[in-house]
Amino acid sequence: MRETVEVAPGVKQQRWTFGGTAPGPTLRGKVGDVFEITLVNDDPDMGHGIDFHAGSLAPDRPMRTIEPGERLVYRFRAERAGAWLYHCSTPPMLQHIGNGMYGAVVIDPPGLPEVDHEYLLVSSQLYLGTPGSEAQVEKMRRNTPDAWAFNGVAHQYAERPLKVKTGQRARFWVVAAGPGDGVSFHIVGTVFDTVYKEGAHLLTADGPGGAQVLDLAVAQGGFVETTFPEAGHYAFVDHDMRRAESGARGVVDVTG
Ligand SMILES: [Cu+2]
Repeated sequence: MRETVEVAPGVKQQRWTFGGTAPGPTLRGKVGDVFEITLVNDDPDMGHGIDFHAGSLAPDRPMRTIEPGERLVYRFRAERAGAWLYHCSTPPMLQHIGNGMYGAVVIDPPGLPEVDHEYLLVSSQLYLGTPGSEAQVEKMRRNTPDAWAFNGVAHQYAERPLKVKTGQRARFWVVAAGPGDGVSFHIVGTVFDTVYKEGAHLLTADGPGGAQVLDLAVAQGGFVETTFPEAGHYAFVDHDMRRAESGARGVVDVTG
């Protein structure tokens, strides 16, 4: 559906969405779960579809474009753990994803421990202008976004920080929606003791190693964990500073 939403403080933009928001609703489950999603196309002007990376199946029917007023039921079984992208499957996908038609599916690795705080940050680029217009799509082709964002709104977590207490463990799931850029996720002042990327633990807290960044190419996902040693304001950023300074940033407000 089409929604006009805030994409940066004081900036409104029409977006193409799953369920009224970009990113769309997050789905979460365990290995072996079967998901059944009903997609209803209430866009009066355009066909759309959906593609869930979290399951494998022949794309032909479930990923087909449905016309305005139509619906389809998409069923997949999550055979493997990971942080997965879903997105509109209708070409040209560059402009459907670039206008907001993406979201995340989180399938927990077996035995995933509880933590004090868990967040999901979907990174994306933002393109202002009339959705699908030649001027807007040309910016997408050139990969010259107007802004970068976590969860669809540039700078939002700088204005509304995440709140954590010292010593608490926080897990940050990150999925890179693109459409053109991945993400180099970093939290200033912290070291990640756990890194899980594309279905594999690269680092676990019981070993001596640490990590500074979770690097994700477009459509990859994973999580990192850390604790915050003392009270303060810990900025999180896409460490590509062009992107951080244009919206892909936030703050973790840590209190004692
Ligand atoms: Cu679409």
